[in-house]
Amino acid sequence: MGQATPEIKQRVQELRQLLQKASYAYYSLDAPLMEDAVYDQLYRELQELEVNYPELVTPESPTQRVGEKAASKFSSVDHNIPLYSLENAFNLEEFSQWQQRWQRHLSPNSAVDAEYLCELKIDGSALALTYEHGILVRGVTRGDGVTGEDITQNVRTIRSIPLQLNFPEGPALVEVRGEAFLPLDIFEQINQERSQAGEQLFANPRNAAAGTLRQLDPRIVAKRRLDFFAYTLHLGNQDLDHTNPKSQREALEFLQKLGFRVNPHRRFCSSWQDVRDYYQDWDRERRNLPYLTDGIVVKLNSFVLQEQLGFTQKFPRWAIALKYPAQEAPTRVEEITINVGRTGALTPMAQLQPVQLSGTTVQRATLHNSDFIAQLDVRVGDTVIVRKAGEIIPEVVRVLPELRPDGVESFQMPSHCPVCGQPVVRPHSEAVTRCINASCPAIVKGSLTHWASRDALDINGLGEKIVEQLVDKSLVVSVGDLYDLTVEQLASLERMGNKSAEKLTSAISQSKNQPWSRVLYGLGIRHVGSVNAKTLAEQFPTVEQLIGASLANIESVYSIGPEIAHSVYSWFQVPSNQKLIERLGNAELQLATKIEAKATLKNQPVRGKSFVITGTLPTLKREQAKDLIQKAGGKVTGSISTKTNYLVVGEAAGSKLEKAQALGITQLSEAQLLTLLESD
Ligand code: 0OX
Repeated sequence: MGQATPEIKQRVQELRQLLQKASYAYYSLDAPLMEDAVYDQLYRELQELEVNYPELVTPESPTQRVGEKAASKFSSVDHNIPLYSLENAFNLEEFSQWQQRWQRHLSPNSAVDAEYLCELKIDGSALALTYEHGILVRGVTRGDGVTGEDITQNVRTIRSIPLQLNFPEGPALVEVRGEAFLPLDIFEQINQERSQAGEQLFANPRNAAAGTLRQLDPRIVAKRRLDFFAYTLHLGNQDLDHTNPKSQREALEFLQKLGFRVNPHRRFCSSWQDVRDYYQDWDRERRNLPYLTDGIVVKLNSFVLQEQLGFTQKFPRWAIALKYPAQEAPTRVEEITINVGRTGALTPMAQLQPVQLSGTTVQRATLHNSDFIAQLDVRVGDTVIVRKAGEIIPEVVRVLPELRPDGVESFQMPSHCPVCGQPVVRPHSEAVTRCINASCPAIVKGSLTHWASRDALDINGLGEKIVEQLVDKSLVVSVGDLYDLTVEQLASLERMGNKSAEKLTSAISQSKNQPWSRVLYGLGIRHVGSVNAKTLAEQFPTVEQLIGASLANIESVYSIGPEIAHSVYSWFQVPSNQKLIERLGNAELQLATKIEAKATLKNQPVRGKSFVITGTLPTLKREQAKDLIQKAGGKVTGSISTKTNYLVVGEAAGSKLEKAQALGITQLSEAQLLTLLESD
């Protein structure tokens, strides 16, 4: 195919404009311009021209929504303006208190007339979209409100998000915020597919939307058909242009003109009563919507008032979410099953006759522990009321005793672990019943999944299904075993080809570079979440220091309370845990905070050399020796292999010395080591 003629260029332009217009009419205005078949034909024509004349492809072309390449991870981006969350009011009384509060804040002595713009509160994931000269350049998740993740590739796949604004000649910089969400029918469909594939179900559409947005492969995101409602607009030239919106009502209209989908059910309200009516109308009506809303958002309409009120640390003072009470429904308990978690805790779960709650099908509810069951007196066969509030897993609120069939027996926690069959224990001071068999498959599986999780060692591809097989086939009985797995062993698992097996071994190997704080978190010590793990790793930069620390030492760390300290201290006293640490050290995981090598290439006398240290050195602590070697460019490993260049020998050296002798590896005393490190 030769050069594109002016006619072809023009046709490509025309097709793009037409398709963009049609897409806008369909997704944002809900008023289709053409039959689907016509759209498809025009789309194919454009696609063909772009294949034949690749030089004509532009990123904002409607054919360019789905990227071909999966990302390896998302980068963090600081928001120019923080993404605030909303204060909640749970009833009209609290709403009225908020109203009095902002009025007092503005004008302590006189009443201010209020004009509100009410919106439905969409239960999804907030996104910030940046457009430069009318072209979508970035899409970022809310994250913690200050920093989010750059998920532009995924955002581009959402059809109701324009790749190009309707006024390319408009403002040079536009930031739009809104809510990405999964329509209920698509949510149900995804869960059905996951259930058939034996995958874990998403708890609700919000989790499913958030999980989808964080998918590394944009092709999967595109298949999930996320949707988006825009609600905030920031213009780069805010004060310059007299045509800029001056109220939330105008901003929403402007957003729609720009090409966004804006929720059509917004209402302008000029009194408290109007807001109440809107709230009550939608409490009923929302059940007929194809997406989830868990309340309404009430915003002061005037931007002048919004600016005067400003923000608290967390929230805008000019907006509030007025939530609907959690939905409840009756259903029957068909069975009570026991789930064994990674800490060995036995959690009873009520298996329910499926029931619709807040737009999702509920089939299970947690019964927490035996005290909870006893308190409610829940029995198999009972009719119970279940409740679902926002993100919380459904729970059983109460039993309807009048509907209890005859002869049903009260529930007893099992005396033995349903997974490994060993006796369970329940300490007097605790409500939890536990399996304490460290090799219980349920505990091992849970520990492995936790080890591989995003905030721990972040091992991509080591999901629950793989973990299950690894444990069931006895290929892995502790996290240490992961580092001995071969490609052949992994390739022997179901649904695992050679390529995936190679990928997984490389991901496991990569995890050796994860910092000490993540390793500590990954160990799954009770009460040590990722934040506590970071604090502990800062205070105890090496595992030896943590093992050697007294209970009082650990407890003296700011923000580490007695319960956490006790848990950490006891964990490191257990011989099998100490063995695990040794094993992880041998596998070259980071058990110390890496000190940045400050040395330059020139003075790295042992660059690339591999060292092993054995026995007690006369003056240096092992970690100090390790630091010195690393600063000089060397590497310290836990065990002797043919790749070892030097063995540093101290007093009471163990079997490593014999092995090194057998392999003819050079031995060094501490003094010789120091001389070597200083040579240049
Ligand atoms: C929603 C929603 C969320 C603007 C500044 C703070 C809150 N989930 O539907 N947030 C906002 O507004 C932001 N509006 C909404 N409709």
